[in-house]
Amino acid sequence: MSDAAHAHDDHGHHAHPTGIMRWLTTTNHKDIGSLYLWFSLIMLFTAGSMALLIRSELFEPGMQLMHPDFFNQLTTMHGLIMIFGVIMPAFTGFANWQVPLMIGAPDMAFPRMNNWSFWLLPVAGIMLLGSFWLPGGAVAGGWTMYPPLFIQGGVSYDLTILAIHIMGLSSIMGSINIITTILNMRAPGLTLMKMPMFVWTWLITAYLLIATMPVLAGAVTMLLTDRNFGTHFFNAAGGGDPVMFQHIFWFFGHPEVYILILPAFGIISQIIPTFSRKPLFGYASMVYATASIAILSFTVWAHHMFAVGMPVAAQLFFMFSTMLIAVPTGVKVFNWVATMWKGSLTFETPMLFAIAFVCLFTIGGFSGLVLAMAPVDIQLQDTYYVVAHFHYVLVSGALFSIFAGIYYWLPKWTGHMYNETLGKTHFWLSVIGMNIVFFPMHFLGLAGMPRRIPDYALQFTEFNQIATVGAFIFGFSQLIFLVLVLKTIKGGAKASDQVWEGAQGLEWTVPSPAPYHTFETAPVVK
Ligand code: CU1
Repeated sequence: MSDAAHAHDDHGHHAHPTGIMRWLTTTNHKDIGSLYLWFSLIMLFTAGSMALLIRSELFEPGMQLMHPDFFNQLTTMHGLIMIFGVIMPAFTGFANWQVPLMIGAPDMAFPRMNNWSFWLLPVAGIMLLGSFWLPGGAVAGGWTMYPPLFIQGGVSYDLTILAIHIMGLSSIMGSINIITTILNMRAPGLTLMKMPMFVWTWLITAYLLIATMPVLAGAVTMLLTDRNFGTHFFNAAGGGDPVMFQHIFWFFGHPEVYILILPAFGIISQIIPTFSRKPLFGYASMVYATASIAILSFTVWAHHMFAVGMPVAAQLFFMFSTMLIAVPTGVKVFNWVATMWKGSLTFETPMLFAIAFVCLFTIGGFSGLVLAMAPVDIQLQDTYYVVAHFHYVLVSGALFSIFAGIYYWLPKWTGHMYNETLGKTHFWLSVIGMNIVFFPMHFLGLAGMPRRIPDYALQFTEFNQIATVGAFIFGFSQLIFLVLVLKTIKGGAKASDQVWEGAQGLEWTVPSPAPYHTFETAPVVK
């Protein structure tokens, strides 16, 4: 600890509380970042266990392990928790740790609100998970909560609506904090167009969150009043329209999928230049591509609804607007490849996950283009092809970027180097396991296997068995990751301040581990 910190402690009133009180009352961005990341990891194992139960039931046709309604509860909760409990909190954890370090700010703009943003999350998580033990069990109608099914469910449906309100509140407060920090607290000389890409992607993501969370809140509030107070927003018998729910939900839901991937683009854009020992190719086009994706994401929502019966003009509009997003996304993939081109590449674990991200996320992007075609989508609606598509973008996309980011920054956060052999073992088992689970799902979907069902026709057996074997490889290899993280926090070789030979930027100029108060060492940009 520096002399300045000792001086504060001598006065008494700046001494930090210890034990559980430290974590409950902390206003420090690094502590809160760690809380978000630990919450995310616990939820990853929770929702991952649900996935393994789902894959176990699907190992053979017929019903083996569970009641069909419990199967539906598992698919719903797996989706809700992976989105709101794993991916979003992990990215927010990265933002808390990295944004102040990367822009040379002492902390987040509103440290107390930051504490509240985090501590709302476990409350919502307990409400969601606790509903398994309520009469009728957890929500079973799919994470998209479509009426009329959602209007008929038991008390856990009301609880889920409340949990979503709380998570939305947490996201909005977090976004206000991130935007204010980035716009007001950058080190002198760090103009917007000099900011690291990770900071840019989170600035844009935070605006997406503020724009869309109230839309989701409105949709679920209308469900709540339809369920309890006699309104008929989505009830056709009372003059309402169940399809209107889908419009409102996906006006939130499609920007939401970019909330789940733009920070991933940011992480990958930090890692590839470091291990290529070259600056990011096309920085400005990266910024504009990110902003274009965010704006276009508000114009494509009905590509989730081609099967509801839309006018051809609407089908064409949403088909072409969806395909248009492939342009800025292609710019990004091109820039990552061009950054690596003629670089002096090394392949440490963060780079391996980043390269796997570029290859496998692109597979998910292309299956997205296939699904964007209205006539094709009407065939593939609600089949396993859709399941394959979004798991390529969310597992080998969002989740792999989170792994890449953890390996990249953990030495800076803990002051210790992780074990590279364990890291590479985790990488290869994950990348092989992930493809064994999800690639066969393309074939299942093209052959007509519907999603969200606990039983299936005999001809789908082989690909389902392959997928289940892959799921257990992927699932159990995450235990290696857990061991690696715990070992790195406890000890290991000391990490240098720069950590990676090719690393550039403010974050690498503070000591490893990063000091409790960044303002003691925050550098000035000339
Ligand atoms: Cu979408």
